[in-house]
Amino acid sequence: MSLAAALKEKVTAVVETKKIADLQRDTVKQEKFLTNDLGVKVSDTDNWLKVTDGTTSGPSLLEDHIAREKTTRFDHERIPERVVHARGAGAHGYFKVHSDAAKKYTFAPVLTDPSRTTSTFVRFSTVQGSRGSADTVRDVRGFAVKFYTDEGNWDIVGNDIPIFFIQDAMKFPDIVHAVKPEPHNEVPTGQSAHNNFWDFVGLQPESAHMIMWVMSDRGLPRSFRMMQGFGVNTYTLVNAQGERFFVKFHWLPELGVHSFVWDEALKICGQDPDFHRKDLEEAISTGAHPKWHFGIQAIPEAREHDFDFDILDATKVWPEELVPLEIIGEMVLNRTVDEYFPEVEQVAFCTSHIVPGIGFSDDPLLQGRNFSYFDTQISRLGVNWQELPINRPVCPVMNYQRDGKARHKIHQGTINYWPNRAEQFKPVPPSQGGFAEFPQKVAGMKARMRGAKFQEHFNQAQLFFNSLTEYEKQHLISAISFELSHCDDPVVYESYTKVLNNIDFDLAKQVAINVGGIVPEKPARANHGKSTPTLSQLYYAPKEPTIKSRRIAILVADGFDLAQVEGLRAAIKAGMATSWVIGPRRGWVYPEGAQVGSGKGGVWADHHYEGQRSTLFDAFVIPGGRKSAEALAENGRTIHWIREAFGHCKAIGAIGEGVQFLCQAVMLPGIEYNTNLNSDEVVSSFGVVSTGKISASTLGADALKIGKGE
Ligand code: HDD
Repeated sequence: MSLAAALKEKVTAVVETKKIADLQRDTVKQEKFLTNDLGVKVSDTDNWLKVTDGTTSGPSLLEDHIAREKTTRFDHERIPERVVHARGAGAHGYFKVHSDAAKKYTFAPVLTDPSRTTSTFVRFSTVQGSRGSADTVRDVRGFAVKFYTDEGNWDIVGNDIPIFFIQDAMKFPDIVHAVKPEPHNEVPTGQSAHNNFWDFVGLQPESAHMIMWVMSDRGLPRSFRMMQGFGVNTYTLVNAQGERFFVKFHWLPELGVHSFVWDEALKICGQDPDFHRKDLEEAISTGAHPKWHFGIQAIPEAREHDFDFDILDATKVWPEELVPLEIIGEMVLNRTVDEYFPEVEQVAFCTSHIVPGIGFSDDPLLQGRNFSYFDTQISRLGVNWQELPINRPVCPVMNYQRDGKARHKIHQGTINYWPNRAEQFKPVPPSQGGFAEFPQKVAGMKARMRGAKFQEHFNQAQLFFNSLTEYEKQHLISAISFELSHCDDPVVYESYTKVLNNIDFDLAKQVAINVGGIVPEKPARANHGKSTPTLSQLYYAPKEPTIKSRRIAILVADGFDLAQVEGLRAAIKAGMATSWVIGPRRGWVYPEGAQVGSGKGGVWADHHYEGQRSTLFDAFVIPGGRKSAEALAENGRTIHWIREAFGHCKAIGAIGEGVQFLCQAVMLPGIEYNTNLNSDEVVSSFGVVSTGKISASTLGADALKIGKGE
């Protein structure tokens, strides 16, 4: 089914969750006629009321209330974009826990009741770029989840990276000003490759660990569906016995963690700036529903100080050897949005949204966030933003908060205060579900300070770098070199080399050589040599190779082998991937034996060779058919498709005469080909290759899977 057809079908799709049912209240049932905003039927929406002598048009009249309404509404369509994370995409889904295993940590039913299905809405985003910027830039990705629980809304406002740039919320305006476009010329868009950002992080070494992550392949996710998600901050859980635990929340993608290589990401920014947004829509609409496992790391209160880092410092991970990750549930996204603005643009997340059984910690970044999000929503959406359809809870809301701009609710009765003689909406004791703070003992002096362990910034940056595979390290060195090459102030790129020399001597040396910095003579600090497997993204390759949801292009010209193409498409569909026929024109392409232009009877090519680029697909197959293979070999653009895909280490398959074209295109005579594969085997081998996709530069010849003409 085409994407357009799948989206149409969704209009009548089954309502699955409480939140979707709730949204139906505001979903417009389409009528056949046009009205103004107040329901008066409109006879002409094209011509402003004018003075006319019947043949010429005179001045337009202010009295035209229909034209004025249309124009005024248009003039006010925009709201302030998010100050960060302006560019995003969203989808609906549901969350379930597998058992009541988390009861030892919390009494929150959303985390402990396996009979429940909780509606969720997720918004993914980039951080730096404005609303119209490209999806595939190097950046952190936002991963914000709203749970519409029966006890109220709970938000995990996280990222695809487990740590953050700064330790204290008071530094947030500075880091954001530094990374955003520079004030004098509003450059650059969607990039951190500029003087101000690297100046700031050079002077703020607490960001060193985060820089390692963003400059690694994690900064270039292949898809929102192939990223981990992290709550980042330290939260707390409280169980029925009143015991408290510090926790970190994790999302692990079912499809594994995969990234672009830099060259692909750069090109897609221009070729298809909406790549991630479309990828999410395509996967959900074609039934490959994105899924994440949900896990928690928990530390009992009594062990808070047992670690050589502060567990409330958001620039540190909790290594899984020290604090194991327990998988307790899963989330599936199964519905695209109906309309972007009221859902994705108006959704408002707040770290302060928690439900009984879940609590905050003294993490100084979280404490500040708990103030900032509510505040920013007032500026974006007005004080009654909680009432917007996408934000309102699925359980009753009853209180004495009133009025304000754009209030929707109408309360009956004479009372809007508490206490009142009628005892309307009474506070609920904790034993009956009322929220109560954990009775934490606090003592101390007021001071602007950070804890002693917050002063150490390089141990975990080193741990991360040491844990990468060789090719991941090379990608990271190239990424920092790219960024610092875009900084033209020597003070900036020279000082950052000094920071890197605290992490790894070779890393610092190589970057300094690449960007014209001062090459260090000795390490600023010894490398502790420790590593841990869970930090490399290779660790998250799917256990079973899969091609699910991958985009596979079949390159043909007239004269292709029809049976092979049909076999390939069936095999691709069976693997829940999508196949795309790329031909000499969009329209019918004719197989061996058929007359070109004879009408139906071949296959419908989805795109012309110039209509797409290899970067937009995960794998490629060239079927047999002598004439088709010869025509492909004579076309510069099709040769480029294959060479570029090969350069990006993508899976490439060929059958029959297609093999000849492939060998010719990549011009690598030394490669040993497996010529005994049929259509099914070629396609299933893609799964193996795609799991290694992140190993890009080392895949080499393995990416070529070539089959015989069956
Ligand atoms: Fe933030 C948006 C994630 C620190 C202040 N942040 C925002 C979004 C995500 C994050 C995913 C987009 C939500 C959406 O899709 O609407 N932010 C993080 C993470 C952080 C973090 C993982 C570190 C642990 N943020 C942070 C701090 C502050 C903010 C320290 C302020 C003190 N963040 C905001 C904000 C935004 C925001 C200005 C902009 C738009 C919005 O909130 O709704 O309030």
